[in-house]
Amino acid sequence: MKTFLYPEDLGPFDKALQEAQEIKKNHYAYESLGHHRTALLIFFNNSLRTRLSTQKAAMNLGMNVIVLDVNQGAWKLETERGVIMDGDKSEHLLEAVPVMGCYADVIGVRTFARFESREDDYSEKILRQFIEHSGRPVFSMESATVHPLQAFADLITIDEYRKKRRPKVVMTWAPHPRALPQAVPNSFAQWMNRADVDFVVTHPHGYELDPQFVGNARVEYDQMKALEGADFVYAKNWSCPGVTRPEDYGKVISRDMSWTVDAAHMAVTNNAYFMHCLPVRRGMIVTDDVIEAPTSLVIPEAANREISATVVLKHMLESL
Ligand code: AN0
Ligand code: CP
Repeated sequence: MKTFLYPEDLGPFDKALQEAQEIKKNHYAYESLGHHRTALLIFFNNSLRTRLSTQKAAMNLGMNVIVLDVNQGAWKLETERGVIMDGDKSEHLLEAVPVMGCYADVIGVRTFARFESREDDYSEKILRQFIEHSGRPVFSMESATVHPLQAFADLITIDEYRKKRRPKVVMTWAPHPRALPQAVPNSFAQWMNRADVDFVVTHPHGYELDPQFVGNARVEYDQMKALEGADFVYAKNWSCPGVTRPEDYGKVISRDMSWTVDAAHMAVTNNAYFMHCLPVRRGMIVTDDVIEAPTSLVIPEAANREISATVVLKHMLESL
């Protein structure tokens, strides 16, 4: 595996899920695979789960790990070509990336959408520079449009908790005070479209996800109707993807608190499990009682981030 952004990079789901279960039984099953290999994890944005679980995954495989917070201690990076660098940025990404490649065998990058240009974000401009210029396998740790390590962990979690072969999985938008990326819902939709589930997306008008990710998934604008009979409720906020109105790209266009997932929402489901990638704002996305209920999977979901990252790094090490 030379890049990890999309479900097809991983190969068939049934095989990947088997590997996940094997690693779950013994996190150190492949502890010699990464001997004398170095994982470099580069963060342009904050993280708790990705930072810890990906380091742990690399250590499970016997790798050395270097973590770089670009905004804390590294030189400020210019990302545009052709600029006269007379401002506060001391170094260009086009030198920094190949330098980073010198010290690493695989590179993970967290680089959120900047919401300055939809075109730059949706072409994965920053991550592509790592892929092109680092000379190393590169995986997204949430980049501008995708969060595949999260979606893979979510797939593992749904596979573990499903009570029927083809569960109904509903991804619902929920309100949030700040503009958030579309990476998590994009990837979740893309992965669920490939999984053996009945997948429904619900959101207010204007929040339509990019067709390259949401594909032909069923979209139901009536949230309560969408949630009826759900086996899994996957809540997430995202900002306007700018599909119907490009000028609204990256904006908060609804603060409708009736979309907060509470007991009344869960009551119309099939005693559904509640899922969220975290971090989550209580009282905005979900009420305390729902996230604290025995049907809340937020912690097992986060635990599976170590498993998804171990499988992905294993695939990358096998391709070196
Ligand atoms: C980020 C997001 O919504 O993409 C990270 C989630 C994994 N969340 C925040 O910035 C709060
Ligand atoms: N779910 C997730 O990726 O969390 P972090 O932003 O804390 O890494």
